[in-house]
Amino acid sequence: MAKFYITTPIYYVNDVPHIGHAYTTIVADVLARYHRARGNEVHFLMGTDENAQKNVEAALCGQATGARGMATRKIVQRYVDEMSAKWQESWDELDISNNDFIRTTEERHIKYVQEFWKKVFESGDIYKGVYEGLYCTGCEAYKTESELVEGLCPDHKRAPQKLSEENYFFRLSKYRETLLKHIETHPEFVQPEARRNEIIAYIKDHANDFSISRKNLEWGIPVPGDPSQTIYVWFDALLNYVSANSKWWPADLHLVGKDIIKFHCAYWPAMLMSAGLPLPHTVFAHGFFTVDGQKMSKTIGNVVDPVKIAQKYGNDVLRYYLLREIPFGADGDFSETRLRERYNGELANGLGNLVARVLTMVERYVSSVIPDSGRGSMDSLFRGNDNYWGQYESYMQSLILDRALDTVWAYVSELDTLIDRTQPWVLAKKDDKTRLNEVLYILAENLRHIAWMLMPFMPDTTQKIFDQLGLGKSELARDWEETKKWGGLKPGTKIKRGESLFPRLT
Ligand code: ME8
Repeated sequence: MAKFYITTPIYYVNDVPHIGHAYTTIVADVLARYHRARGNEVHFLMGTDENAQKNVEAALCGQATGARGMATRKIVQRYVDEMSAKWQESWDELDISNNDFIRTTEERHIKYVQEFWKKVFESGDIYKGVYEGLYCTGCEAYKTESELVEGLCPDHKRAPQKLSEENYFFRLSKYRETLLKHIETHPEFVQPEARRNEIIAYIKDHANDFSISRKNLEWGIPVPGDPSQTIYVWFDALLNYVSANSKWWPADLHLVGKDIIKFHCAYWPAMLMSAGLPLPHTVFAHGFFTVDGQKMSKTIGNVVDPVKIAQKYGNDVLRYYLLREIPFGADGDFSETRLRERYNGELANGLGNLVARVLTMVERYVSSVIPDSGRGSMDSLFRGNDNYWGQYESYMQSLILDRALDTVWAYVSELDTLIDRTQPWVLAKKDDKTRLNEVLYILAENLRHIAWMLMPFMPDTTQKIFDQLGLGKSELARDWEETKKWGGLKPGTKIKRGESLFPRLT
């Protein structure tokens, strides 16, 4: 059994999840479900990044106590506890199938970060120096003058703090050549390709040693042997992927947004090399999306709550829309109007209508019992579905997820055409039982295959299709390669036509 260890970023808890966080998380969930279905031993890790200064700012906002020391820590701890619970509730609402959830304030993490620090220190890659720079708490990173726009961080629209303090540094520059070599010899390491070029340019021109501690902070993990210094949040957060449970390391896939590629494709592998640990197999950085064409922002007031969308339309609809609308890897746009258009056009009129059409005919013409396929089902009527499976598997494995869904919809549309061509209602009138049985069997068995292909994307819909086909829960327990074979739907099975899968929205 092959292992598949997949992670999402651990998100900051200074606010609740928005549609961007849900996107990464849902994509990871699709892949986790796909690999589980294929019989792989999947470990899907998520978590919350709690030691960042931006969480402290959020926790203390409105607390005019000027609290310091213990008092600050208590307030922040209470805040991160509450917020982490909220994040976990949101993922539960969205039915995310993660196997573990790590919080960076947990003992397992803190202990591991300190051990890791010692290892890197012993490798000679940590040294003390004075850092002078402009720190943006929004990014939790130092900024160069050239990155600022009119003195402000372009992403957070505020002036970074001028810092000059004695810090510990990590010798990133020492790993420049090795990193470039690794990326060159492992094209799968940074994906998609456009991001690989971006990271190569970054490593060549900018991968300088970076400060990995901050002085006199009230919150965060103390540097071993020097409690006046706190470990820099990225030198702490990245380690969650191992600290959660080192038995799973190395990860097969880190799924991240393009904003944090430098941390995952330069800092992280160098840190791992220094500690003598293997590197993750692939870091995939997807694009960012806007909302109705605008950058998502609290000031504009267009921040989309994924839980509200899911409650309004259903989890599967949100998943379908996000995965189909945005070419995986590229930037995209979220629009509720587009979601409704896709719902009516592709779910209600497309898939939902096909399922209803086929099952109504089975009910009406063959008394709700799956007919015997007579001559063995495959002839000039239908050239088989191997091509759909072939395309689907290849897109899924190369992470071209929107195209995998396109394949399923091409399949749906071929079946619609098949109905129009064969006109089962005419066959029923002519009493051409052989032909009628054959057509209906082909249609119903193909619905089973379509439901399987949709399973990672729309698990509730898959279950509903199986139920309506009379297959029930046992179908889901079948071996993936077996499910792909023709003939899984046995003649004699009694169907249970249920409610419409996707009632039209008006
Ligand atoms: O960076 N479109 O956490 P974070 C698509 N704690 N994805 C988006 C998005 C958008 N508009 N906005 C956010 C951190 N995301 C660190 C990570 S990991 C060791 C530490 C998603 O809460 C995307 O996955 O700022 C992005 O990388 C992530 O949220 C940033 O989440």
